[in-house]
This record gives sequence, C-alpha cells and structure tokens, in this order.
Amino acid sequence: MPDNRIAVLVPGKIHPRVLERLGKQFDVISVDRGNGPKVDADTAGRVRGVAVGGGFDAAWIDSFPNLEVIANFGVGYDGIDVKHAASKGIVVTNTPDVLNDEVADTAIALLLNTLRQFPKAEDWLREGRWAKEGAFPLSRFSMKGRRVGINGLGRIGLEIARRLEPFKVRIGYHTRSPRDSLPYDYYPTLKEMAQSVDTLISIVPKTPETHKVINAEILSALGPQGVFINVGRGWSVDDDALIAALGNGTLGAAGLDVFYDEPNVPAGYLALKNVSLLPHVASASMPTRDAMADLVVDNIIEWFAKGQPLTPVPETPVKPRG
Ligand code: A2R
Repeated sequence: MPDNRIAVLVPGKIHPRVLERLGKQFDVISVDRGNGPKVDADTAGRVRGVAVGGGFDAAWIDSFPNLEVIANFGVGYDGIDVKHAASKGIVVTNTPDVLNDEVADTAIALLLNTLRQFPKAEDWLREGRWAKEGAFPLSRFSMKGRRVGINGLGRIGLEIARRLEPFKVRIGYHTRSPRDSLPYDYYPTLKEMAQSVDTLISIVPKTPETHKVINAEILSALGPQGVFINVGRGWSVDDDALIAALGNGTLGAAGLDVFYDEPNVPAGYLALKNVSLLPHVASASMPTRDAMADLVVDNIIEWFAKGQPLTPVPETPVKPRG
C-alpha cells in the first residue's frame, strides 16, 4: 500500500531518535550518502523535507524538486548550502541553544585538561607508574591568574564566559560587533586580543571570514605561556602553524575538540605531548543529543503543521507555506 504521508529524506547516519520520532508521522526515506543523490524520480518528487547530520550540498538540494525544509542536526550548518537553499525558497533549520551548556562544559573541561594534564595523570595511575615511580610530574600550567580571550561570544561563547567567572580569571572576547552590558573586555581584532591574553578559546562558526584565523601571528602573540582551546571548527585553525608553535615552544599548549578534516587528525598533533585531543565530543552526551534530535524533528513537524519552524537559520527567512 502506498504511504501517503509526507516524505522526509534522511541521507546517511543520524541519531536514532530522529528516525524513531519522524517514523511516527512521516514516510521516512533513508538513503546512503556515499555516491551522491541517487533516488528514483518518483521518490525524489515526493520528498518535501530532509533531516540531516552530515551536510547537504547544491547537488543534493537540486535532486528534490519539491523540497521545502532541511533540518540540520547541529548548531553549525556549514555543511548545508544555505545560499542555494535560500535561492530556491527552502528553509534551513539548525539546533541552537539546546547544546550550549554541554559545549561550554566541555570547553572548560578541555581547558583544565590542557593546563593540568589530567588525562595523562590518569594514564600514569592506570599504568602503575604512581606506585613504581612516584607522584605524577607537576603541571607546568595552572588556571590561576589566567587572562582568557574568547573568539566568538555567541550563545555558546557566553556560556563559556559565565563558567569562567568563578575561576577568577580575567575575561575578554572578540566578535565583529561588541555585545552591550557585559562585564568582559572587548577587542575589535583577534590580534589585539591575542596580544592581551594568555588563553584563547575559539567558538566561531565556519564561514569564509573565519578560515585559518588562528595563524602563526596569533599563536606567537599568545606566547610560550599561552594556551589555545578550540571547540568551534577546525576550519578556523592553521594546523601547520599550530603544530610548529607547539613543537618549538612558541605556544605553551593546546586543547582541540574539532579538526579541519574530521575524522582525520594530522599526525603532527599525535606526536606532541602538549596538546590534549578529543574526537569532537563537545555536545556528545545522551541528554544533549536527545534534545538536538527532538529539535530536528520538531522543526520538521512545525513546518508542515504551521509553516513556521522553531529555529530557522537567518540566511533562509521563513515565508509562510502557500
Ligand atoms: O561577529 P559577531 O558579532 O556576529 O559575533 C559572532 C561571532 N563571529 C565572529 N567573530 C569574529 N569574527 C568573525 N568573522 C565572526 N563570525 C561570527 O561568533 C558570535 O558572537 C559568534 C557565533 O555565535 P552564534 O551564532 O550564537 O553561534 P553558537 O551557537 O555560539 O555556535 C558557534 C559555533 C557553531 O557555528 C558551530 O560551528 C560550533 O560553534 O559548534
């Protein structure tokens, strides 16, 4: 019997809760994304919504003539060709806010791990070295007295700043426009901020303007006591410059949760002792991923029920469905 419900395409893998909840209301069409959009014309014509976690480019968008909404799993929607979607009147949604706390918690944890080397200290214990060799070596760095600059003070950046307050560190930020009535130092350029702080946390989106902005000049301004933390996008970092700066002592240490070409991590990082590495887990707890999954599904439900999704991205302003 044909399924007369609205067809929603799911290319590649996605959180199981998305599939489970979508399946209750929609005709879910799961397809492999490996070889590009290969769907028969009849099915392609029926697809009106997409739920996706791994990008949706112009070729995919053009393959579905009746597409109305693309719901992205994640706050960063750089994998979706939003300009192209906007030009065709397709609404794109993302999952802001529900992951702010988790990502901000991870940023603080990664900063502490980088400064105090807790993962290495645990390895020391597990490997029996505490009993055999004695105390784990003192960490070179501490959170005490740090001057922290946050590159990007949006939804997540602000939560990071709030979490830093009880550490009694000095807090500053760089964005293109200052945020009113916040007790933090504003720096109009990233360079000025890097010259004034010893700890840089990056939480900016992937855009043409943020490409490799963390470069040799910024790292050298942070200096040998300097620490760099990235929980935004690997796109913002010049990896060669960071690996060189960590290797030759221009920069003290780094903590990275995101990489330029995930899941490929440059071998240069793996060879360094003064970098703490995580496999893009900032939002990866069950409660937070469930909340993100719910927001993906609720955006699609709201679009088809009311013509108004919950969290459209600014590039695709919502026109009520005809
Ligand atoms: O520049 P502003 O005033 O629009 O501030 C935004 C800042 N930002 C930048 N700062 C400096 N140079 C740029 N070229 C630049 N572009 C954007 O980044 C704002 O303070 C912040 C982004 O904040 P939200 O849009 O609220 O994003 P949210 O939810 O904090 O997530 C940030 C990113 C995602 O796009 C994913 O890539 C990653 O975190 O998970």
